Amino acid sequence: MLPHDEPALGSPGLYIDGNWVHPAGGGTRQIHDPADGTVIAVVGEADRADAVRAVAAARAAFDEGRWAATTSEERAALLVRLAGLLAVHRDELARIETLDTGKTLRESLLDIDDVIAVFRYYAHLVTTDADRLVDTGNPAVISRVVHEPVGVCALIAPWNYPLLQMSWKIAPALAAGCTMVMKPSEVTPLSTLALVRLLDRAGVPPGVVNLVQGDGAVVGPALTETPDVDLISFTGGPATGAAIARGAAANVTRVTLELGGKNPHIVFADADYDSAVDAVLTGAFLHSGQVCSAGTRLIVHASIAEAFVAELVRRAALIRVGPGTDPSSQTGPLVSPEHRAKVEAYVALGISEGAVLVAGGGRPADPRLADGSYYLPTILDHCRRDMRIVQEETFGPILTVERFETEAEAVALGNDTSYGLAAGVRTGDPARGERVVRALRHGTVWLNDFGTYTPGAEWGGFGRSGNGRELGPSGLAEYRETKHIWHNTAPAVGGWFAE
Ligand code: TXE
Repeated sequence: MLPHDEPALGSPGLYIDGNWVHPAGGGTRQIHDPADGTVIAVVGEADRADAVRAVAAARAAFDEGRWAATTSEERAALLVRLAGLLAVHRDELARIETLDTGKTLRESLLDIDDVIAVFRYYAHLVTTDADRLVDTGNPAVISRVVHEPVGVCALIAPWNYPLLQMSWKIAPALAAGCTMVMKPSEVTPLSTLALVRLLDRAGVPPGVVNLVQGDGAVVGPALTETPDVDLISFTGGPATGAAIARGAAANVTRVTLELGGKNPHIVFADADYDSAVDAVLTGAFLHSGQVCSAGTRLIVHASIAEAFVAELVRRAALIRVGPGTDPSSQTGPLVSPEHRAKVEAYVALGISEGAVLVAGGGRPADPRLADGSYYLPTILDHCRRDMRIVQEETFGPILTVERFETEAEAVALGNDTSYGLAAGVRTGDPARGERVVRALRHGTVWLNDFGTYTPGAEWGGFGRSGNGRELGPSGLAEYRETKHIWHNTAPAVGGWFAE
């Protein structure tokens, strides 16, 4: 049974050493539906001592080899079993994700399908990934490079893609043979709690996977500032990421960070018009802009800008904002009233900086949406690169518009960001497309597409978008140590210190 269906609508919130346990301090947290503010669950809220216990369980499980000593085939089999269980519970999980985050059911179902795909991908990769033999020039020496699990991992995920982001971490961590403590966002823990139930059912040994639900500021340091954790993988805001990296430095703990982006979407005059309009809208307003790779910064050729923006304005007004559970909704609410307040402040800031509000800029008028954290798709035209609204991640449905004249100017604007997670380029000229995608300093660049990804290709950022990569072979490498084994099959006296 998944947490959502429990009669008490509750979960202890902690899974440690194979058992569901209540927080030592008895803390609880109410989880709200952002569509109407109602309480959908009450879950246990850990404190620091609980997090310390979870790390100790993961440490013991790793040191005793409960998972690290298994073969990659055994680990892959567990991932495949889990993928099967996720597929069986796909609809339930999607519903939980929608109630918790506000995103539409259609999006949640896509998320769950991607989660299933990522577990299957790493199950396959880990069994096909062989050791490497190195030719030393000495036939008596067998030189082998092998991979071993990095150890205990702290996996910290955000609220915009709760299950997806956690799966990008847990799938390669399990495949590699690591043990772990997961900390979902305290705002959206329900799908990760459900995932743990399925992992338990799939037969993960006690202590390999542990979960701590709690406030990041309270439980976070116990996970990130301890020598008992070997790797931290964090997806979230830049300030938190930087604080985690500082704390981890004392123990020289490995840190992988994905800290969001301020992603340019460059549209040349020769781009296919209809698909460009469509992609700019989707890139900016899907999940109400609460996407780290959202294309929130339109950079459009001056010759088409007036007509292009006018069409975006027309189309933005048609976007149906509503509860994620309503099949007619095209995008849902923001995750919380607090987050909406931040988005509202950004729109006011943009206008005060000289941007021209041409679409949205407020809450929907529909009284049925009054209790939810809704905000209309918003377009700010005539923006300049030096504005904060252009440089800072708003994580809301806000599209800024800048104009350019030359290719070089478009590239300069696209690279004028402290972030570097993702970018889009739209042009009908393949040579120009290749030049521009290579010139952009971003971890993912889409040419005549936007927002798509695949488990086999790396995901991560340049610049302040973070370091390290998720997905692809690099996503597995993050969770491994590399060991070189030099085996001399014909030992002989070297004679360096000969008498
Ligand atoms: O993130 P936090 P917030 C951006 C987005 C958003 C901003 C702030 O711009 O508006 O960040 O969001 C845990 N030690 N992104 O405040 O706090 C926390 O409990 C360890 C981009 O929600 O970074 C949660 O599990 N962990 C992003 C996770 O960090 C700590 C997605 C993320 O929360 C901690 C989300 C601590 N000291 C927001 N403090 C993306 N990259 O996609 C908090 N946490």
